Amino acid sequence: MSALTGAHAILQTLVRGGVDTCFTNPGTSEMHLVAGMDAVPELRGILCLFEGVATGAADGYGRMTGRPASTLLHLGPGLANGIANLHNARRAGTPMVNLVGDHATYHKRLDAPLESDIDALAGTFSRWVHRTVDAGTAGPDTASAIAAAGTSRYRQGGIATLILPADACWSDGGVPADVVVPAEDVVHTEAVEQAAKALGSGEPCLILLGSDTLRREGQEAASRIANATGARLLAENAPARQERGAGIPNVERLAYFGEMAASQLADVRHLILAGARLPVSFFAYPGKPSELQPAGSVSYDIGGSAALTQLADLVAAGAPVTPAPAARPELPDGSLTPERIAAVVGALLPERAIVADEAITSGRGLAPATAGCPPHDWLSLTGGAIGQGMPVATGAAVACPDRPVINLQAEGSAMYTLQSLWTQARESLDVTTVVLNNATYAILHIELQRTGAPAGPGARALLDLPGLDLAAMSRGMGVPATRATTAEELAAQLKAALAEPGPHLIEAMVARA
Ligand SMILES: Cc1ncc(C[n+]2csc(CCOP(=O)(O)OP(=O)(O)O)c2C)c(N)n1
Repeated sequence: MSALTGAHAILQTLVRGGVDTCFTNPGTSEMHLVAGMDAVPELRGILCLFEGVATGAADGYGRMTGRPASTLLHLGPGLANGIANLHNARRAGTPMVNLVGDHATYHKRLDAPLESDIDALAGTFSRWVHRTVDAGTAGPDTASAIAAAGTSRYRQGGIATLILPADACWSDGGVPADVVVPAEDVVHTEAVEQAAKALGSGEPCLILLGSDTLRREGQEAASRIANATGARLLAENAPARQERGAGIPNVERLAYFGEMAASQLADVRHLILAGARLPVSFFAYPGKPSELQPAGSVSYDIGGSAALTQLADLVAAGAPVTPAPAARPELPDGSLTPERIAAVVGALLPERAIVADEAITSGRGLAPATAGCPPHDWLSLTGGAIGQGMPVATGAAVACPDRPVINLQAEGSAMYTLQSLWTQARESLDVTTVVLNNATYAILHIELQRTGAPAGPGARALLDLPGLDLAAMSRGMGVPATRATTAEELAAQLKAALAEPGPHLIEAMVARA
């Protein structure tokens, strides 16, 4: 029998399979994996002080590298704490290897305090779930998990969850395994041909871009098609990663509110889905439609970026790309309205920035203000489960240490996973967080009205968050912080934060409208 433990086989297999980062909040059942990390220095263990930070960071890492990070979580309760951001990662198509420790096999039947149904929890967001039985299978199971995380629709990934009993980790007999991850391009050839015909029909066509088509190459193919055929372009509402900025075609996003999205799609006869799902409203409202595809229109699901390139070759050979021109807003003066915050960000966004956007309502001016900035990547809230921006920024900064990360962060959503700041400080990550503090759940005030629920002052007060001091909390976790109440202060503080390596937080106090 091999003298390696199952834990060593798992860790060595991760490294062989290109998984070099593990975001973790471990417990007793994972101690052999934690102890084994010293012998496998190629795997970087990063402590997160809440599992939602670990899973969101693995999401940010996977979005930026295209490779899975691993998480290491503590039984059912640890996994449960991480699920909201695992949900967001699933919606983003992020590759991830989720390792969950469990009680030793012989201990499970005793119903010890931490016993729970891990398999059932994992099934809700994983594309692959497996329970290792012993040390000998731990390495090969890890290889299967990496392969399962790496392949999917449109070259996107998914979440593979491997449940690891403690005795499978501590026993001898471990065997590291090699990993083969096949890359798949999805092209629905018949739909590509039908879409080509529709684009030549002279009727109104719209291409909805999602997943890997929102990288530069896909948007350029779409721009060629638009120029050759007159088709309109839109991006899905919350892309996992969109490349934007001067020199890249500017593809606007589908609106969040159903009525606005419906009016963006109103006259469309042919709806071509390139890596995007059929558009539906975020929520149902009494008496309003849920489906946003115009009645009487036809949809074509062609596949991802490879399919879009084929379509461009069919209908737009030789057609030019329209890149966004370089442009930045002027630095504004005065109180901090969302538009002025957007203008400051647009005026100062550094080259090759990665923006983690969870600005919610205060972010309404950001897209136009940054469209002509130097090229950058925009990461959005893919699954609507808030508390994702700070962890995603953390993971993106681990993935891309040579790029500045800017986290535009509403305060209500910040409060879910604020502990991300501690990890940013400990790992010296170059993240500049701009908290947009409007002291309220503004979106829920809007939704309260839109749903038509009769609400009094008590209900409205339930949606307000007075008195938060995020700058003080940030300092308490080792991240230097300032507060800005005017556009001039915000610009000066943002310039200073961007000029100095390491994490910073600026609390922008949003002016009441
Ligand atoms: C995990 C999760 N819990 C609750 C919600 C409901 N929710 C949606 S937005 C929101 C408040 C957002 O407030 P904030 O981040 O301050 O942004 P603002 O609306 O003020 O711009 C809440 C609680 C959610 N989407 N996800």
